[in-house]
Amino acid sequence: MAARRAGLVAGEYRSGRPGTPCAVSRHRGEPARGPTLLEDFQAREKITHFDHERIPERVVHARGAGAYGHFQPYEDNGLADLTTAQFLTDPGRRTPVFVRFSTVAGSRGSADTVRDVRGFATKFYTDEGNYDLVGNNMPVFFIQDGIKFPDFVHAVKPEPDNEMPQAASAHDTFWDFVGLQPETLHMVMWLMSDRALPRSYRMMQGFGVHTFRLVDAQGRGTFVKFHWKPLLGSHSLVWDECQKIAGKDPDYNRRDLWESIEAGQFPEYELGVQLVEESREFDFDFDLLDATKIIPEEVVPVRPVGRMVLDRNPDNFFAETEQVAFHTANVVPGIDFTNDPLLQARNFSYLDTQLIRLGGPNFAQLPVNRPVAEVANNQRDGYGQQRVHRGRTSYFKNSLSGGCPALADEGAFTHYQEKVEGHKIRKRSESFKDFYGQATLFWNSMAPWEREHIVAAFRFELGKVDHQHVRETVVQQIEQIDHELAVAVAEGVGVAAPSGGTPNHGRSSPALSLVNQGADTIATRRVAVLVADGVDATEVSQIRRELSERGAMAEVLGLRDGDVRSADGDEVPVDRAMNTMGSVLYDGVIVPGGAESVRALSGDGFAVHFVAEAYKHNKPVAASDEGMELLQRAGVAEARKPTGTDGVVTELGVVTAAHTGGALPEGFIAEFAAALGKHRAWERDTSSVPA
Ligand code: HDD
Repeated sequence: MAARRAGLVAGEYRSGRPGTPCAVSRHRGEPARGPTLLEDFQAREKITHFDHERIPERVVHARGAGAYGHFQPYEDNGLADLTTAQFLTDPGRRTPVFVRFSTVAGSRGSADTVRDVRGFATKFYTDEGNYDLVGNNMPVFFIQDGIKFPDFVHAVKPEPDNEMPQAASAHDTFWDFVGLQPETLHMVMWLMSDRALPRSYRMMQGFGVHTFRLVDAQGRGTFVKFHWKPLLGSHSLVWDECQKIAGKDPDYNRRDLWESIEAGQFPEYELGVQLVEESREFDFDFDLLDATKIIPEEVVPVRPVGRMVLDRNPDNFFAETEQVAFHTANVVPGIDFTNDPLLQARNFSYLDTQLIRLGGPNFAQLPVNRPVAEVANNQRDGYGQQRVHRGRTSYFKNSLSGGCPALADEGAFTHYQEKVEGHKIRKRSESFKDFYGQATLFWNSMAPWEREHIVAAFRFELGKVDHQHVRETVVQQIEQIDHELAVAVAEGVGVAAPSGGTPNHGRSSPALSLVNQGADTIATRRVAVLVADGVDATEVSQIRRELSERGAMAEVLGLRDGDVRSADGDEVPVDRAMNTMGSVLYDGVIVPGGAESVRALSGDGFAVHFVAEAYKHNKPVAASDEGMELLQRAGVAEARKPTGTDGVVTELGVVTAAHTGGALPEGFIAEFAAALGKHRAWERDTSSVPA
């Protein structure tokens, strides 16, 4: 018995399979206490390996989530004449991809729903080697020149004395940097907008940001900007919601990506390009090589090129998502760089950072980084070398191996041919000097609710800044973008209303507004159905069925886990207990009828708050019959009973139904789905609803 307690009996050590005894037999009857010896190599190796399990997190974009999939060009996408990159032009070719989405500023363990830019990095494993499109969910960047990148990152990261705040730009050093570097302002407008709060990685755009170059068989170039467009449309959360999700489910975006792929609801994105002939390089009122500028889509339309589907989750987070190494200089024939000074710096930085992060020069041999194309170079040895190179030659030129492998200038990579000249000064040209014009363009393109959110974001962020002079400097900078915006921000942060800015040029670009980036679908949307004992079971099954027919997902939430008993005495299964979730984790809420059920819910603070909060966040809210009482209790101003015994009323995303038994009236779910399809009822004024 004593030996058993001491863990010395065969079968006490269990293998990975639950319940399977390990085949190792142990000595019976020996003393229970033994020494810990250095010679116990198993213990040493185990502890040593554990001691070395961590690698440095990425210096930026430390937190991310990845997925595998494939990319396939559309028929006749028109690029065949412009580039030799066949993965972009051959409709018969399916190129495997790995995509990593990320936040920028936070550490690996930070929350997903912080206000931040999102990384959108794609590795195409093409037949001609890996092509990495290392982009973001915003089409511009904070700075024009790579030498400022360490300063920018130091400013936005937690402050160096006390390492606060985590994963937030709402602090003095970030806004001090912004105030003194007006080239940041266009990107700051994107950061203050709802684009910085994506509902899902599956519902945000991606951009290559820089102007790159396509190169044809004759070596002729065409400028190109890359765009990813999600087929589910682009949608965002609201800031109050984000802050709450950061506590309720810090893995919100990561979980959403994982679960949708596991459920077979594969995220899809369309790749598009904006093309500019080289001869038109100087036709714009900005510099094409300035990464703080967009080419408005109304000036150069986005041409669809192909489709990417993400259909497989990684098997192991560390091996794949953590060890994936992107590098802007991973290009394939047919795609090339430009003299964008930010891009040139990136082409140095990404390789450099992997050397420290992944511990040496052989990281490209890690499974997730390995090209499918054959690798032929003379690189040898180094830490973690995986390949056994054969033969006597590891140099070029050689006569002993028939000259192989041949390197650059022998066909593997040739620079795009152009004459480059300049003075040895670290300066950008006058063409990079308009810091405000496109920030104004962005502001002008926003819908009224988007503007309100931007003003609120500036007020929140600057409201966290301790130094009054920093607040004042930033407000002065905003004044150069738009006077009304600057006054609204100034009012909120205790700064005198500014004057003397450049007048607003009045131009706008509709594609910049989220209003114009939706999609006519409710696929994969999550709807909470609130129930308690006495609920109308027919309604619950109808809601489930009709939402699922439209591709959305109903989750039944009870006050406790387990089943509830319906008014007719049936058992209605509960998917989750309400206290483990929150309205912020759903896209909409429905309260079915059933007097007893609604009475119980109306008497429960959590259930009342659930509805009130969804309403506050402009989400579709619906109720049938008695369910309306819960809406009224939650302060849903638009909750009105339909006149007559049967019918449906919809007002500002609040859908209510009355019926005389049996099925829910026709139109109830259809109108709720229509409201869900608009994502939020932005026109609903919820400013007086408690948060
Ligand atoms: Fe960067 C990572 C996107 C400018 C230096 N960057 C990184 C990732 C993304 C971007 C998506 C994460 C890749 C992954 O998932 O592993 N970065 C951008 C975009 C930029 C940009 C769209 C501007 C257009 N970056 C930029 C500059 C520099 C860097 C100017 C340096 C001069 N970026 C890095 C880095 C990182 C990185 C330090 C950190 C981890 C890594 O590379 O692999 O090298």
